[in-house]
Amino acid sequence: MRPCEQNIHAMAQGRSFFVDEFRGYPSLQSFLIVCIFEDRLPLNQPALRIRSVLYSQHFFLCFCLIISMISCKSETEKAREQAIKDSILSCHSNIPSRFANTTKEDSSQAGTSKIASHDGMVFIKGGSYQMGGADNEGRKDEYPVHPVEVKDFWIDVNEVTNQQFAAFVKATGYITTAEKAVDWEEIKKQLPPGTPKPSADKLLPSSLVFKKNQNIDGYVDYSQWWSWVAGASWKHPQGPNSTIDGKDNYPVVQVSWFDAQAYCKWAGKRLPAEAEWEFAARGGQAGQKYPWGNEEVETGKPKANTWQGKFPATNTNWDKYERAAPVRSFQPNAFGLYDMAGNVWEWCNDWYRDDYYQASPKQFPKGPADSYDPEEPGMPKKVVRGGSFLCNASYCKGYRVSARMKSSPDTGLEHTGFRCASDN
Ligand SMILES: [Ca+2]
Repeated sequence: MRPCEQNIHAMAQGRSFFVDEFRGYPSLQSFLIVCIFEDRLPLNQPALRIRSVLYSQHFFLCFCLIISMISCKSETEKAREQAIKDSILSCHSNIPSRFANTTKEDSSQAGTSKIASHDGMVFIKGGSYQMGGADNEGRKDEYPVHPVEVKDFWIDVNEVTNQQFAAFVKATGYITTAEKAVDWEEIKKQLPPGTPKPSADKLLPSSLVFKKNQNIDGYVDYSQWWSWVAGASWKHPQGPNSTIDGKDNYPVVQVSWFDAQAYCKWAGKRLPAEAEWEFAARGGQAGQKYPWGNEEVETGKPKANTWQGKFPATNTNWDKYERAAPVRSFQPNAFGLYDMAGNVWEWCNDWYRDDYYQASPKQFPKGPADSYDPEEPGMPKKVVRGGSFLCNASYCKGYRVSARMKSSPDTGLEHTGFRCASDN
């Protein structure tokens, strides 16, 4: 029995897999499995249900199980189908089988690299620093604090903008992960023989969009404030009726790690290593909590685009931005870098492991050879950094300079973008 099937069986029997804390970047797969197993697990124990879901390992099997269950609809199932359509995910995740052969396809369509330009970049002189949580507010994966050395490198002053990404798409004809339909021929290779093909509308290109919710039941079930929206993409961040017209200077979002990597390659650059990203974000200040120092985010003047109020119900917009803000809307850090806290999460090149800091090399760490997230074992994830406009002290202080988050490389979200780096 494959790992995913083991989980499926366990969940079907009502057995639980506990995660004591899970906040921030859940996955599409997880959300869908919630829907599938809603009736098979104790309905009066939503947390238990979600915790089981968090241990799912295989999106495609789950996705197609959903589809096959929908095919024999009861009234309850019809309602659930609508719920699937209306709602979905939280921060990120692996949708590996959803898009066929993603790495090869995306790199091949990225076009030829051009000579790197340092326009819009800052030179970062290499050096040593203490990487990891300098306070006691971090998750386990931020510890232990450990010495790290990075080489000289360059990094973009701001997050890659819609205008910049549009130039890349125009030059290469690149199609992002979220713009691709599900490839059934690829998916079914990973499913039990005889799994029925889902209806066409379930395979439409889609992505994850934030929705406010005034009435949530705790912070574990992220499906309460994320929706799976057909037609959502970098050109339509909130869905087909939204637009980026007039938002040239906003960070591009709804881009997968593959999309980010393809852009950087086209620009003659690369994604930053996680160690480089944190070194740059700290701006040369040792032991500080934020890119600007230790002043709390809502003290004094607005310093970053985060969430003020009660997440995800009310946003006071004290910092003037309910969703993404134009890049460079707040003061840069000491290295001249903008939005290293808040606005949108930023993809790093590294695979994510929760225990990487226990074994990280001191010199020039580039991340682990493989990925392991105990919250979703078996789902390979890349590191994202910096927090977003959805980060709030009550939910997730992702804008802390050492805060780590992770998502599967084919996931796109409304609050996730990137910036590039280069060696020379
Ligand atoms: Ca804000």
